Amino acid sequence: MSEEEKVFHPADTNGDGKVSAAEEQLYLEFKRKELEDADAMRDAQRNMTWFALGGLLLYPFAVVLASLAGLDQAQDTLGDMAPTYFVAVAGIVAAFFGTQAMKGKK
Ligand SMILES: [Ca+2]
Repeated sequence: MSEEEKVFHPADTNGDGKVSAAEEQLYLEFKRKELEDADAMRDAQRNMTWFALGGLLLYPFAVVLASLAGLDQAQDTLGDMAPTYFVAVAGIVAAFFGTQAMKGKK
């Protein structure tokens, strides 16, 4: 057995030192799923960030609408929530761009 064959290959699931056709197929399928999952996760994170930012931009309009509709209670609640809400959204956006920047450096 040569040095090269002794090296563990991730596709060699039964550890016999050889990658059979079935093992290769399984390995490729697994890799493909992994890439699809990563892709779906990126999309979900991006959508969530846009949704959070959208909420941030629409927040003042919600206050104005509540005011125009005469919903004093809603207006007060929105006003009280604002500091917490803005910090939370800023946190989501910062986390998203922070991880993107870290991934980009690798
Ligand atoms: Ca094998």
